[in-house]
Amino acid sequence: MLTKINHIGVAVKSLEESLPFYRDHLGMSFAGIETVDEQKVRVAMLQIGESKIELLEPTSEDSPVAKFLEKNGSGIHHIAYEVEDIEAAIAKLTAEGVRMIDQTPRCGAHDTRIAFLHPKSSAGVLTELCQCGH
Ligand code: CMX
Repeated sequence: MLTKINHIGVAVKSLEESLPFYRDHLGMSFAGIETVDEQKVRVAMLQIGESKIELLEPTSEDSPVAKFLEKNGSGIHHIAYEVEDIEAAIAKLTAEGVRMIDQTPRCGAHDTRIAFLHPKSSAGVLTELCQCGH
């Protein structure tokens, strides 16, 4: 069902303050900044091999990332696994009793469709399914 780790999401207070470490000190390839209105975040994508690091900055006080930052400060927010068929993956996990946050895919950054699993179902790690392209 899963093909690879697509990205790891890191919650940050400011993209502009956090980006230089990843782009300049670690030398990751910076693929630009995008606003994902549906998720209330600004996202900076950094490529590392086949995977990415996604820096997430909240765009409003009721963003899930704002709540996370308030509680935990900056840090790893989620792991996203790539799937070939997101509807099939959601159906399989739901049938197996996994607690899904999203029963239908939503729009993610960089032309992806995404769905989150609740961290209570995944050993405390917020987990995202991600299908590239539409
Ligand atoms: N990782 C692990 N646990 C998390 C978490 C995270 N990122 N966010 C919340 N939790 C835990 C909390 O610690 C809390 O645990 P306890 O009950 O043990 O204290 C529990 O989940 C409930 O947390 P909460 O602060 O009360 O937050 P909510 O229930 O309102 O929301 C969640 C939590 C995961 C359902 C919500 O953040 C959500 O729907 N997330 C999915 C969407 C999202 O995160 N979008 C931003 C990224 C978008 C992108 O990548 O494009």
